[in-house]
Amino acid sequence: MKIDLVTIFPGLLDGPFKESMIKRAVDKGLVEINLVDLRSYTRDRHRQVDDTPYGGGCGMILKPEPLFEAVEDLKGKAGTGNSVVILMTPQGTSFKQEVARRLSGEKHLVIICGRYEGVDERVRSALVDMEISIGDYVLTGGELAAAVIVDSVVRLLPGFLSEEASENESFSGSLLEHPHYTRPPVYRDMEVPEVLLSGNHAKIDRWRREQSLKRTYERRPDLLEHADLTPRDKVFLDTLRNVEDD
Ligand code: JA5
Repeated sequence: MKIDLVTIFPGLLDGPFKESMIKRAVDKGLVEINLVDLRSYTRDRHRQVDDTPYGGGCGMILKPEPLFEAVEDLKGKAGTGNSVVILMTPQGTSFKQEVARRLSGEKHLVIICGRYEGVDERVRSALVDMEISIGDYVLTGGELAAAVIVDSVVRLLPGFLSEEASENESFSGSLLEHPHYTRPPVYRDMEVPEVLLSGNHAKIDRWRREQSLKRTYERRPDLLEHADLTPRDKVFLDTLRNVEDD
């Protein structure tokens, strides 16, 4: 996969992909990540990327020409013939794991990071395939949101996760994680649950599953609607509901 990030502040995205797991994926050749300075696609003497809004009003708008030229050039260089052009914007469809999964199957992503008051509408209507928001809050621009997209997509690329981690993820699906513990067995009078020290792996798996179900029920009951639940899970959830009724 190739990911091009188009921004007027490439420095904002310089760090995130040079550490840890994403760096490993880049080094392994699973993904190529390019920071593209939008200003390098300007042709005027002042290298202007923005301009004032028609009709008046405050703030600046990203001009269409540099964005069209950048995206067209990047599509040509990738040469896949089916690039997906994404605009980071609070007006986009909300980013979910399902969207990450879909994007992880693409060959080439171009992610445009918005700035100022936004982008010229012709970029939206004629250049962009998909508008994505990572949540309902305001940012100064799309760069940090784009880093979130890249992180979640790259970890899904074939060869990134160990087989065990992939299996775990597909089984736990949309449930919240169970509690985790490591040494020491007692810290400031706080004990690790005995079952985890028992060595009984069937019992440990069941305990973890029930802890996941309990957490999800308490904190994110909405997630249970789409969870893949066994008959035994459903019985356990019913006992949780009955305890609450008492
Ligand atoms: C702000 C000028 O999904 C959260 C997002 C907030 C935000 C994004 S994406 N882009 C911008 C922006 O501000 O371009």
